[in-house]
Amino acid sequence: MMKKQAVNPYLPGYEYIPDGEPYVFGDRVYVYGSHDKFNGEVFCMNDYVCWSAPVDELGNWRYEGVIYKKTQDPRNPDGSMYMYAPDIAQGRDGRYYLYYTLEMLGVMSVAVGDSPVGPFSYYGEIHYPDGTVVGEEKGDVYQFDPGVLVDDDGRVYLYTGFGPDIDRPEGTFIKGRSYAGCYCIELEPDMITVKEKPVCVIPQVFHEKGTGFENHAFFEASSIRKINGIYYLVYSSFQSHELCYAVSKYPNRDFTYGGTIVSNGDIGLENWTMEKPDNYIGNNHGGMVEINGQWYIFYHRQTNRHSYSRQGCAEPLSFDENGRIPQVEMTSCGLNGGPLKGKGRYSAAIACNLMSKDGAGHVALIRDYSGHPYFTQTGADREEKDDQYIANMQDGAVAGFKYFDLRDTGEICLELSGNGEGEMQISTRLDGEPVVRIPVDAGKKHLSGKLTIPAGKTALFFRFVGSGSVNFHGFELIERK
Ligand code: FUB
Repeated sequence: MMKKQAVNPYLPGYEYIPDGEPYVFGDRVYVYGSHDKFNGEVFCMNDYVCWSAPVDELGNWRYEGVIYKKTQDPRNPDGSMYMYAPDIAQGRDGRYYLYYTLEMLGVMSVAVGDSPVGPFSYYGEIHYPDGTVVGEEKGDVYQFDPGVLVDDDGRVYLYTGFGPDIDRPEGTFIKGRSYAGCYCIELEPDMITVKEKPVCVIPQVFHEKGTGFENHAFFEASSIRKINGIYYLVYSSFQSHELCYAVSKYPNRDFTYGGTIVSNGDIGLENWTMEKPDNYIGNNHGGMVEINGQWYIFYHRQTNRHSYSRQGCAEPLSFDENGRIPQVEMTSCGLNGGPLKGKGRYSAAIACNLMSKDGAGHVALIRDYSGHPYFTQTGADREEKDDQYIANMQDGAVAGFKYFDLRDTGEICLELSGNGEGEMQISTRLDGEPVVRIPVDAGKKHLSGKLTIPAGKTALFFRFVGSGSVNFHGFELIERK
């Protein structure tokens, strides 16, 4: 049987799972994230679901169903609060512990199950030995975005915290809580009782001076892995679009800044900046995983013109001889182990770059979206049509895909709709000369042109030039005869 290719986003186009934490249990990789709604009004409106894939076929994801409902938390019987980013860890007892907060409540809940996909049932809240819930008392660390590690020696560490940025001065969320950065709390083997008091391990923006974390101070999204005896703490910096990492030989002290692993606008690579990213940026959250000897970073992108329909993507990463991780670029083929085949139908929704003639921007800061392209779908949330596409490509808008193996490709056929008239210029570099120009007439659905690029790994950029706007649904690469 031919293996399915892996693309980004790695789940079907109708699925919106941000904050993805990947883990290998047995011979499958499982992803635990929060669950946005298509066209959601706020973050995380849906219940937690889980998806998994065989470790040797990362394009073949299986839906594991709903694993935990927001109404299962006794503080939330009416489901009026949504569950934010979770993390999972297998305890010494072999059971699986799922950590989460209800929105910005500031206390950490735990659910437990007997398998990686549950069913999970409510277990309790992180508390001190006397039973007091952490986060309810003055001075407590504000509980948010868990990252959990059961160390080789069985000790359990919870990484948690929130570092409000410059617009929201320290302490304004719930007054009297601690927001100094990312904290490490050692837990008892019961996975829920505090053993050692919280210690701040990565500073937030007000405490960054002289620490080495300048410009990349902690904001949210703690995610911990131990790699070759070193603790790698991944987090989202106050810039929010990027996942950075810090390293230490110890779980609870001496973390130093490592670098940026991935940005959902490729900021830090080439000439991309916050003002001029190569995709529509917004918050970011994810984690690292080793699958069959290759490490990956999971992260998320924004769709549909806001931050409430985010989707999981993943890229391979590498470590240099000093254990440092160079920043990876966003691609359309992250988990595929190489470029996508130069034949077959591809959804336009796997574009890793998207921008208008005037560039892209931060989804929350763009006041007028009328001139911008965006990822969207028809139908309502979770109708499972998988017809996600790029809407509203106006004159000069570009969608970029990295990478294909085009050695044997002879033709490309576009699937478009809309009232755009002009041409689609296809090039292998963002500002490169077109290798083919395909005339576009309003209303036409399928348009093709010759595409002969004798290259093994090639990016494809589609620029619409003309009047009106086109919706870009997909394209087919056809083998040379
Ligand atoms: O998904 C809800 C919140 O957005 C997460 O808890 C944060 O990390 C950010 O991704």
